[in-house]
Amino acid sequence: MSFCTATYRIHDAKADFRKKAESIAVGMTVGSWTELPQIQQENMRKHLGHVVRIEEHEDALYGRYADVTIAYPDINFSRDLPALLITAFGKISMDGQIKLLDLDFSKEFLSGFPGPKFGIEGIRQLLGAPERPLLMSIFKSVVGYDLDGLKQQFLAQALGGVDLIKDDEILFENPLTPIQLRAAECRKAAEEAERTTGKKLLYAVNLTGPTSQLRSQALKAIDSGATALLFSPLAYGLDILQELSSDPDINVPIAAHPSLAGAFYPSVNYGISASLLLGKLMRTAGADLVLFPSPYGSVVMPREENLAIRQELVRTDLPLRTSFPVPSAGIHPGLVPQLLADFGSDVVVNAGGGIHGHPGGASAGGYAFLQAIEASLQGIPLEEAAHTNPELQAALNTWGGPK
Ligand code: 1AE
Repeated sequence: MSFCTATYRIHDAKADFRKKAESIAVGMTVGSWTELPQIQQENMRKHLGHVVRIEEHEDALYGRYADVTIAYPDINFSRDLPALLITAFGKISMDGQIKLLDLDFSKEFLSGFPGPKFGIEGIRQLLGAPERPLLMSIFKSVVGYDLDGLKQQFLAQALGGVDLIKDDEILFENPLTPIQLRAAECRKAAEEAERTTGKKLLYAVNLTGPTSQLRSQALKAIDSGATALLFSPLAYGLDILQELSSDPDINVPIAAHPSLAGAFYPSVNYGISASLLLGKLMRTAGADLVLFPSPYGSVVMPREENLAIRQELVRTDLPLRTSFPVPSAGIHPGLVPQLLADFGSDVVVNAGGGIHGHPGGASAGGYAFLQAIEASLQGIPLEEAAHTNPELQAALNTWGGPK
């Protein structure tokens, strides 16, 4: 028999954790066991969940808790993430202090998921950048702009030599810059910039609107020149990401935005761990790039959680392409050495304010990042590199140097 397992952290000052674990294993599978007549027990046995492990802990900071692993028979659920999530953490997510730490998919279950269509390797091929860290710029101040305003902003970012530009996630379908026109105008601007910089550029257009229209919006955007898509899977549902990413006609990389993630992962006692939510689940649902708050910027996440997300995105023991980690929020050039030390080269350095807020403008913001990346790769301290790189010097003066 084949099982998916779920590991939970359950906080409770007095509970009998074994009893609790067994009630979950039975309650979320066959409902009731001891009351079933013998004959029915035999029929139901293949559907019964079971407790794999219970590790009890008591510590001064977190009190009394147990890490509990339960196996759920694959036969109980269809091959989609909602079915597994509802089984493993539907009703019980509301039953006391319980956090879903991890899910381990059976080989059989995972075989239903193609995963990222491009992944790290595919994106590197599209950009002709086989090894180095990538640089992404985020459109800022997009609401209320017309197409020309947006195009000017796009061009300024693109000329700074970035590899990717993404829409801000709060740029929805709107009459001033509808997705098709935006994709077409920015495509022209990208080609103009590519002629100057000699670098390929991907533009991730924000895919929004009613769920029933997402596919047609995506196809329209791609037809008009979008070379990537930005999508917020936690607002729409991971299964929608899975549908989009496995659609053969949606043949561009998808970047997953972490909007709403703060409602799930930060609590020690409740929710879903960051590494599962923003790592394993995003990758399984097919995100080629995954954004999440870094440990160092304006919205922070503990470093060990960040590295655990990274690990889920890049681990090579799964039959899925890897996804690019994109630690984000408040990133500026002074943070680049730390970012590369923690994430290595398979990372997208991503900045909005850290590019647009450069005193020399957005293009200078892009140069400053490229200079910081180059210096970090060569092991040159940024302060030293700044002597010969005025854009980097201006960035360090503005935001400060390495922490
Ligand atoms: C964690 C998501 C970060 C994001 O979407 C965003 O727009 C960041 O902007 P900056 O770099 O903080 O200005």
